[in-house]
Amino acid sequence: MAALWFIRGGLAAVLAVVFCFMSPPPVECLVRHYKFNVVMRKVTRLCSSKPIVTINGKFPGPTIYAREDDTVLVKVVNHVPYNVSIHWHGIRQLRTGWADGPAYITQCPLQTGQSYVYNFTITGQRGTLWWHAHILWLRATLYGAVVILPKLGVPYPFPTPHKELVLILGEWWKSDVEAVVNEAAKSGLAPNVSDAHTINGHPGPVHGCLTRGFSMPVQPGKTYLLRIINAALNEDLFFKVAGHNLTVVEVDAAYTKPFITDTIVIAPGQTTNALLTADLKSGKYAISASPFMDTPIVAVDNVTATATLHYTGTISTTPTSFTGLPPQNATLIATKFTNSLRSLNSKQYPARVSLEVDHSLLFTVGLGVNRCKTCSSGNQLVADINNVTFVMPTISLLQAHYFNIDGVFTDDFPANPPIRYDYTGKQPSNMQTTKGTRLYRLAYNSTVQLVLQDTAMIAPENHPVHLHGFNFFVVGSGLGNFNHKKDPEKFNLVDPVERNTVGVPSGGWVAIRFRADNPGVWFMHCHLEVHTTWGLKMAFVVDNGRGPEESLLPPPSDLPKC
Ligand SMILES: *[C@@H]1O[C@H](CO)[C@@H](O)[C@H](O)[C@H]1NC(C)=O
Ligand SMILES: *[C@@H]1O[C@H](CO)[C@@H](O)[C@H](O)[C@H]1NC(C)=O
Ligand SMILES: *[C@@H]1O[C@H](CO)[C@@H](O)[C@H](O)[C@H]1NC(C)=O
Ligand SMILES: *[C@@H]1O[C@H](CO)[C@@H](O)[C@H](O)[C@H]1NC(C)=O
Ligand SMILES: *[C@@H]1O[C@H](CO)[C@@H](O)[C@H](O)[C@H]1NC(C)=O
Ligand SMILES: *[C@@H]1O[C@H](CO)[C@@H](O)[C@H](O)[C@H]1NC(C)=O
Ligand SMILES: *[C@@H]1O[C@H](CO)[C@@H](O)[C@H](O)[C@H]1NC(C)=O
Ligand SMILES: *[C@@H]1O[C@H](CO)[C@@H](O)[C@H](O)[C@H]1NC(C)=O
Ligand SMILES: [Cu+2]
Repeated sequence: MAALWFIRGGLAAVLAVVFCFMSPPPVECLVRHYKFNVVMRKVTRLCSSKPIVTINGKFPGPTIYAREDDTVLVKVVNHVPYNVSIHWHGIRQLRTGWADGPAYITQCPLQTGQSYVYNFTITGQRGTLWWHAHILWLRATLYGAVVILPKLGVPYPFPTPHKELVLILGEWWKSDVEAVVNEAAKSGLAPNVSDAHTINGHPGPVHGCLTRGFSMPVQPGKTYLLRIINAALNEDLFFKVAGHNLTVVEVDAAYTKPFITDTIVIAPGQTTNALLTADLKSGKYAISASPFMDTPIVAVDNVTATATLHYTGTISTTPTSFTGLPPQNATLIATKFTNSLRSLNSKQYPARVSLEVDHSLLFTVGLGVNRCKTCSSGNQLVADINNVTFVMPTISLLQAHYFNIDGVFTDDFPANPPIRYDYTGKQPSNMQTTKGTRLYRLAYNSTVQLVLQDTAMIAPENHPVHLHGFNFFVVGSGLGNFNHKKDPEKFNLVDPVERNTVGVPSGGWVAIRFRADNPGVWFMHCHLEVHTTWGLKMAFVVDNGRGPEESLLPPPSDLPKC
């Protein structure tokens, strides 16, 4: 009998291990194993084919499923002729900076033939996040969703949906994306915009190529949870479903106060969970993703991606109902949406905004122009934070920090703009920036208030700024220049939205607060890939606190070397 129990127990353990490799694995797995083979695959979109970098041949890539408190182990093996690294966007990575992923910030990239196990535990987060390549522009095709379910037995703070669905928005270039970037680097000018937007990898029918887009079947009367992700490289997007409203319940894996809207605005890097009730009887309704860009001189891809909401029983020849799309410069619609976001701030999910501030920082974000001998135009468009155009190191900053390697970075990043001027008004005639690998140092558990101030150098523009390693609270925003006397009086310190990526409004500012409770080196950058490439990036170095629980773990033995 005992032997039988032992065998049964043993069998259960074996099965559990086997099933934990399934995708998605059953709920009993506290450690989720995934295998990511980075491989090339030929794909046809917009009636034209090209080889792309994928995970396991899938585009978009596989969804990672986990529960809050689970440990996730992803073994990545690089079989492509590019250096690769993967970032788990929005995962806090408490003490596990080695698994964050940005190349040359927290790790050296995986070279062809190399492998690395990303090992992290999901703490205090539930909702939708995503993963993407964090080197070159490979994230154009190397991305997928991360679905974090609440702990077992803990319900959502909203009615349980009938079904859940990931809708991941992207951009598609007919050309090889690395060729697009290299061409721009040679000229010093802006890279070509994409040829179409995508929803779950498909543009849907567009002028000149009438292929079918993604289709989402729904049953009348049922409610669905849409996990919407903006994986586009360079464009903020409007998201709409014809004939239906959406109830926003979560952004960036933090619950919000529910609110109803017919249009969602989502910047690259951001995620939004929204409930959709299929409250019509039948029919087909367009789901659309179209660009939001309120700087007239910046070119965007204006090809809308469409998918279809398809009521069961509706015959496929039924014409699709469309909805009016906001014009690309619809700032008011975008602002109304972002101003409606609030933390849920319930007893179970309180908004822990820190009321005291140890570091009060003002960072300008914007563009500039430097002379460039190798560029065919003689100049190079650049971007900067506080006039510093970030220079990437050749070994990772986290290694340099952990092993005290000198000469890789300095920790003198300016807390304020080096020259005070009317940031959103008349610009200095000198549009040059300085170059440097400069970090800002924070003591463990210190509190930061950071005002991100757009500049009008070349042109004011909306910059979705992403901070690795932390969530922050968006305590205020406004147009024009931040006024450090008047504006803080209007800050929301009660229920500000909590997120990891925030749009700095074009010609305006946004104020965020966070607590430096995660030791390591944490990248902060514009999530418009073109601006990151131009240098709109920096990093915070957060020192260890007292004892092992407040210290960065040692690097894993398989950490790739440079
Ligand atoms: C993952 O990291 C934890 C420490 O956080 C360590 O105990 C564990 O052995 C690691 N697992 C693997 C497979 O490397
Ligand atoms: C960029 O666009 C220009 C103009 O349409 C085109 O001539 C060029 O080939 C494009 N570059 C790439 C790399 O696709
Ligand atoms: C969406 O909500 C608004 C405001 O609550 C309402 O006026 C509108 O009729 C709703 N639209 C649909 C399609 O339900
Ligand atoms: C989209 O942009 C192209 C190129 O700039 C332009 O020719 C076209 O008219 C635009 N289409 C729409 C619908 O705005
Ligand atoms: C948006 O763009 C259109 C067309 O270029 C222009 O007519 C309109 O004035 C712009 N609206 C705003 C609010 O800038
Ligand atoms: C930025 O730095 C460059 C190079 O030192 C300098 O010439 C320029 O005046 C600075 N601009 C601003 C706005 O700080
Ligand atoms: C961090 O600081 C807060 C506020 O001063 C304090 O309540 C908390 O205990 C500190 N946490 C740690 C881990 O030191
Ligand atoms: C790949 O990464 C290694 C290590 O950083 C570097 O030496 C090499 O030049 C990179 N290869 C390419 C093609 O960029
Ligand atoms: Cu930007």
